Amino acid sequence: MDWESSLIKNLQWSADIINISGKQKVAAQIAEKVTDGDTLGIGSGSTVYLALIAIAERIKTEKLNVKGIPTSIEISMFCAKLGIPLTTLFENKPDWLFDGADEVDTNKSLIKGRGGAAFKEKLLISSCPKNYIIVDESKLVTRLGTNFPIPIEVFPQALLYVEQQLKKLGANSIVVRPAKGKDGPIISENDNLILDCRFDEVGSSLEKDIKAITGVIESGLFIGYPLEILVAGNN
Ligand code: ABF
Repeated sequence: MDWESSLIKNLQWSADIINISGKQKVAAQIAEKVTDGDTLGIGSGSTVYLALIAIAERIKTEKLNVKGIPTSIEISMFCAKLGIPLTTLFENKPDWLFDGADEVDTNKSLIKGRGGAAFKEKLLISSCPKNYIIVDESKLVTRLGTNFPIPIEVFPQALLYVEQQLKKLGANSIVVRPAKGKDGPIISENDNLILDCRFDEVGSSLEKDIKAITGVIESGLFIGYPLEILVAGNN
């Protein structure tokens, strides 16, 4: 089995993925939007992987001149493997972006950052005039924080101070995200800690209030961004 098929099979087995065929359809829609000369902001998540496979195919067969700006090392490696040329925010501005999310509410506000890349994801979404967010129906909520905590990237030395300030903002649970398969905390690509936080209430000013705490790099809360939400159906 080639590695793309094996990736898709792995996605199918993942407990996170409830409808691979719906995701594949949305991934194909994303790939169709690509035009020659585009610089793409590339987020993370299962549908992003599927869309990249479809985009790589179009680049190859139609000889498109397309570049991507990735949000994580993992995505950079995947693009390299697929032969999708990469660039940076120093050199280029993204024309449009596609990304996943952990929760989407009725105002198109999001929780993102389960993969630890919320800072770069927010930087790219902020830099981009057009953003497509791809989710399946399990991600649609009436109240942010229903299923997922809000990830907050924090400069390590600021941990205790930031925890104190987050409690003042109504955080009722703050967990330093543990490293996978070993002792100690996970360290982000920017050498920071990630706190997974639950709040009594997620109000409209919470994103700004969190960001205003010295030591907070960024949060995975996205309120009021220009987003188009694409929902992958069940078939
Ligand atoms: C990225 O990928 C993250 O912000 C988010 O946590 C995750 C969603 O992945 P999936 O679509 O596979 O659930 O967008």
